[in-house]
Amino acid sequence: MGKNIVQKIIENHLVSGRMQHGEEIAISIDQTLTQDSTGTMAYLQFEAMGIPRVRTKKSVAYVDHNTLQTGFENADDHKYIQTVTSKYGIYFSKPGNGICHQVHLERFARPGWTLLGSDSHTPTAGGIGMLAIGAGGLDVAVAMGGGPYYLTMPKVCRVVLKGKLNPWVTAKDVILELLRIMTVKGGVGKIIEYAGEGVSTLTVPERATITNMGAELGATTSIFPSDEVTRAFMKAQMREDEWVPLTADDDAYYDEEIVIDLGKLEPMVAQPHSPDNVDTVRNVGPIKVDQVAVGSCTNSSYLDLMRVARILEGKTVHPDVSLVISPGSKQVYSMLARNGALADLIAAGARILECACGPCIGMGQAPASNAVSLRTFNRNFYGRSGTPSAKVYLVSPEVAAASALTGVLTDPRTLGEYPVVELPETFEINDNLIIPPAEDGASVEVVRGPNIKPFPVNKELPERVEGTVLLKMGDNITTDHIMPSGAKLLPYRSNIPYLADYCLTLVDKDFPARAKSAGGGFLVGGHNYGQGSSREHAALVPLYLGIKGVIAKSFARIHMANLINSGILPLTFADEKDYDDIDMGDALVIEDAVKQIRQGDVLIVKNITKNREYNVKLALSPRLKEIILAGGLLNYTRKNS
Ligand code: MIC
Ligand code: SF4
Repeated sequence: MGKNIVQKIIENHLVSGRMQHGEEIAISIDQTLTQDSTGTMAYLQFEAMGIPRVRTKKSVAYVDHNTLQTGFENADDHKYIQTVTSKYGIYFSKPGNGICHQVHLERFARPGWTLLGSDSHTPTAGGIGMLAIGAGGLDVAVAMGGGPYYLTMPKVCRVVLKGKLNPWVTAKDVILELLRIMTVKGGVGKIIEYAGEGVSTLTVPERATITNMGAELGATTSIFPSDEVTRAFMKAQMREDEWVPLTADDDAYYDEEIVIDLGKLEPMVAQPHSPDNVDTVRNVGPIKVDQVAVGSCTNSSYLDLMRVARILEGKTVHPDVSLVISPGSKQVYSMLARNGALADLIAAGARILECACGPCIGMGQAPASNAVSLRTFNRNFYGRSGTPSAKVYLVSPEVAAASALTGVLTDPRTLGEYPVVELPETFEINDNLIIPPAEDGASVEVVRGPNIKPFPVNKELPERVEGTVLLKMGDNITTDHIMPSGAKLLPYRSNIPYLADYCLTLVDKDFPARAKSAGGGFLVGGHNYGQGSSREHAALVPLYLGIKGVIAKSFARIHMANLINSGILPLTFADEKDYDDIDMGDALVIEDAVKQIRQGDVLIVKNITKNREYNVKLALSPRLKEIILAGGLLNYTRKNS
C-alpha cells in the first residue's frame, strides 16, 4: 500500500515507535519557532536544561504578541529573548517584522521538513507542505536541545477539495465549512491532509489560511501537498532551491475522508463564542456592526490585504464602524506601502496597526460594551477580545471589507465584480529585522528584567493525592478561560505568581482565592478541556495554585501535554455519568497513586464527601507515566540526563 504525505514525512523523521494510529512515536524536529508570549518561558526552561547551543537546523524567536509597551515589562521580555537567543544560536525576529506564522511561511518554512512551535497556529506552515505542530514551550525547549518530539500517531483524515471557489468565496470559507462539519473537537487525534483537484486552485497563502485554522478543529496539524503552486510561491520568495515536490501515493490509505465541493460554498461566518458556530452570511443576515478588524496569522497576507484595499479604494468606511488593519508582516506592509494600496486603505478610513497579533490576542482595540465585532481572525472565544460583553464574529477579509463599508454584516457578492489580485512574481525580500545569533554565544550576557520570575516546578507524585474539587466546568473550556490574555495580562507571561490571581476568573472570579485558601485541589471539566492556545501558563499557573489533577470527559491535545509536562494528572472519566455525581467542594483522594499508575491505565478516585468511588483513566505511554511520576518533564529530563 502507498503512503500519504503525513506518513512520508513522519517516516523520514521517525526516531522511535511504529507509525500506527494510537501508538506513541518520536520524530526529529528540523526547525522550531517561538513567539514572545510563550517564548520567555520556553527559553527559561531551555536555560534550565543547561545545553550550550541549539541543535536544530534552524530555530527562530519572534516578537509579535506583546508589542504594546504600556510599561517596562514587554520591552524587558524582548531584551531577554534577544539576548538569550543570541547566546544559544537562535535567530531573532524583531518586533515590527511581523506575525510569527506569516513570516515563517514567507521566509523559512520548507516542504517535507518538520517544525515545532510554541504556538497553536504553527500548522500554518502546513500550507507549504511542512509537518508543523504546535506544542508547549517546554516541548519546544527539548526540541531545541536536539531531543525528539513525542506524540501519539494520529489518524490521517483526507479532505478532498473538488472544483473551484466562486468569486468572493475564499479559503476562510473553506475552513469555516470544515469547522461546521467537524466542530472544534472533530480534529482531535487527527492530521488533516488536503487533496483533490481544488488544491491547485489555491495559492500558498490561501492554503495557509486553511491549515492555520485547523488548530480550531483540535487537529494535531494540517498539511497540503507541495506542487507547482508551492514552487511558484517559494520562487517569488527567492527560495526556489528549497522547494521539493510532495504528494501522496495514488493508493495511499486514509483513516477518514471528507469531500468539500468548493464550487458550492458561499461566504460564511462563525458566530459568538466558538469558531464552529458557523452559518452562511446570508442566513445570519445584516446585523449591525461596530468594529471590523482585518489581520492575524489567519488572514493578513499580501493577497488578503490587497483585496481589502481594492474593495475599499475610493470609498469610505461606514460612520458607525471602526476599521482596524494589521498587516501580517513587514514584507506585506512595505509592499502595500510601495504599490499605493496602503494609501487607499488610509484614505478609506482604516486605522492601520503595526504588523503584529494586536487585537487578535486582545492587545488593544477592545470593542465597546455589547459591540458586534467582525474579525478575520481564528478565535472568537468568550472574553478574548478584551470586552466580555462583545460579540465577535469570524469572517473572510472580503466579508470584513464589504461590511466595513455598509455598516452591517454583508455578503460581498452584492458588491459586483470580484477584484482580481495575483500573487506577485517576486515578493520584496528584506530580512534586515531577522538578527542572526552571535557566533560566540559564551560572550553574550543574558539580560533579565525584574518582571522575570522563577517558574514553578512540581515534586514527585506522592502516594496519596488528595484535595477538594475547587471548580466544576462544562464542555469546551478554552485556555483563554483558564489563563486569560489581553493587554492587561500578557505582559506578565514570565510572572506566574502575578498571573495566578486571574486563573479561571472568566468562569468564576473567586477561584484563585478559593484555590489559595484550600492550598490546591482538583478541577473537573467536560469535553475538550483546554482547547485553543498552546500556552503552558494554563498548566503552570494551576500548578502554582496547587492543582494536582484535572478530571474531565476529554482533553485537547496540547493542553493535556502541558499538564503532563507540569506533573498534573490529566484524568478522564471511565464512565461519563460520574461527572454528574461530582460537585464543587467534594473531597477526593487517590490512594496508592504511584502504584495504581504503574499497574494499569485505570485509577480509583474516592469521593470522601459522597462516599463513592469512580474509575478514571490515565491511559498514557510508559514514558509519559514516568514524566507524571517524576513531577513533570523538567524533573524527568534532569533525572534521565
Ligand atoms: C493564541 O492565539 O491564543 C496565542 C496567543 O497565539 C497562543 C499562544 C499564547 O497563548 O501565547 C496560541 O495560540 O498558542
Ligand atoms: Fe497571534 Fe492571533 Fe495568530 Fe495567536 S492566533 S499567533 S494571537 S495572530
